[in-house]
Amino acid sequence: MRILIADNDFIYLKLLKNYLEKYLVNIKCELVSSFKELKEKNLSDYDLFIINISLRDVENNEHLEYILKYSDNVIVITKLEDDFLKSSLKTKVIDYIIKEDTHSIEYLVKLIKRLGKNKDLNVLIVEDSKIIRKHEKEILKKIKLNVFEAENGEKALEILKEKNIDLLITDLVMPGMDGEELIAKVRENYSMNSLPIIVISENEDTNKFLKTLKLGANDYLKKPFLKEELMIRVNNLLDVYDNMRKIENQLKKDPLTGAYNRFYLEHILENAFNVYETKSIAMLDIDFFKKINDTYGHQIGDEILKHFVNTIKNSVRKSDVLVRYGGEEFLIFMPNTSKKEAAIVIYKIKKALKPYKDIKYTFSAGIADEGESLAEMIKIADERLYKSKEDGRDKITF
Ligand code: GH3
Ligand code: MG
Ligand code: MG
Ligand code: MG
Repeated sequence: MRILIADNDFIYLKLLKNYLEKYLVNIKCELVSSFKELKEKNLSDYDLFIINISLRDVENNEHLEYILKYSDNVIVITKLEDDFLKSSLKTKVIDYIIKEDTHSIEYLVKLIKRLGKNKDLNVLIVEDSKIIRKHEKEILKKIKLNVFEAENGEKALEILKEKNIDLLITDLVMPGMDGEELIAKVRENYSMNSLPIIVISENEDTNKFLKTLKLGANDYLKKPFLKEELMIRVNNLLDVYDNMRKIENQLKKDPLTGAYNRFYLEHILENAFNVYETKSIAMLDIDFFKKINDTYGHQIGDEILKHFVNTIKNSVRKSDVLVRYGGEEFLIFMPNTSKKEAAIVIYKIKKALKPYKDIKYTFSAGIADEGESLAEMIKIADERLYKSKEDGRDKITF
C-alpha cells in the first residue's frame, strides 16, 4: 500500500513515516510539505492520503478538496480547535487524528490495520428508515466494510442465512419483527463472540437500551450520533471479534502445521459426524519418520510435517477436515464421500507428494466408511493403516 503524507513539519513527517513503516506490513510512505509539492505527485499512485488540514502555501482547505476529487481515502491531521472538525469536509474523509495528541500515531496505525481487515467483513444494517439506513451505510462504507441492508427483523434473518455476516447493527422500533425480537432470535444461533450486535435507536429511555444489552447486544448508540461515535465503536468491536476468532482458532489448531488438533476432533468433529449420512475417514502416517528425524534432524522433520500438510490441503476439498491425530499421523474427515471416492483422493495425495528438498518420503493410509460412531470409524481406518504398514508401507488400504 502506498501512502502520501502531507504536513509542514518535516520532523513530524519523518516520525510518521518511520512509525507506519515499522508497524504496518507492505507499506510505503512518501512525504510532501507543501501544496506545490503535492500537486507534482500523481495522485493515482497512492492508496491512502494522510493530510494536514493546514499547509503553509494554502489559505483554506483547497488542497484537501483537490485530493478528495481523486480519492476518498483520506485521513486528516488537525488541531482540536481547528474549524475542520465543525465543517462538512469531516464527513468526506475517513477519519482524522489530533496532532498534539501523543497517542494519535498509535491510533492511526490501528485504524489503517482495521481498514485493511474491514474490506473482507460484512455488516448488516437493520433499520426501517431509508434515510437513516443510508446515513449509517455511508459511514460504514467509509471504513471499508461491505454493507447489507434490511428494513426489519424478518428480512435480517433471511440475509443472515444467506450471507456471512460479521456484524449486525439494528434499530429497535420497526414494523414487523422489531429489534428486541431480532436480537433474541439471533442469539439462539450466534454467540456474542461469533456475531456482535450494536443497537442504534432514538428511544430516550436508557432502561430500554440496557434491556437489549441483557438480551445479548454488545453495545448501543443513541440517535442522533456523530459519525465518529459509530465508526469507533464498530472498529473497536471488530478488533475484539478478531481477537476472539484468533483465540478460538488457536484452541482448535495445531501450531506447527495449522491442521486441526485433537481438541477439535473430540469437541467439534464428534458433533459433525452424525450430520452426514455418507462419510469417510482416512488415516495417514508418514513412513519411517523416526529415521528422517535421526538422519536430518528434528527441525527438518518439522519442515516435512508442514510440507506433508500443505500437500494434503492442496489435494482435498474445502469441506474435508484435516486433523493432526498424532506426531506424524493425520486424519482426514470427508463428508458426503464413500470409501472408494476417498481412496481416489488419497491416491491423488500420493501422486502429488513431491520430495522435500531432495528428501523423498512416503506415507501409508487406511480408509473406512463403516462404523456407527466417530471412534469406531477411526478404529477401522487405523486397523487398515496398520495393514498398509505390515504390507510394506507406501500403501493405501480400504
Ligand atoms: P512407521 O513407518 O512405522 O510409521 O515408522 P515411524 O518411524 O514413522 O514411526 P514411529 O511412530 O516409530 O515414529 C514417529 C516419530 O515421529 C517419532 C517422533 O519423534 C516423531 N515426531 C512426533 N512428533 C514430531 C514433531 O512434531 N516433529 C518431529 N520432527 N518429529 C516428530
Ligand atoms: Mg425505526
Ligand atoms: Mg510413521
Ligand atoms: Mg505414527
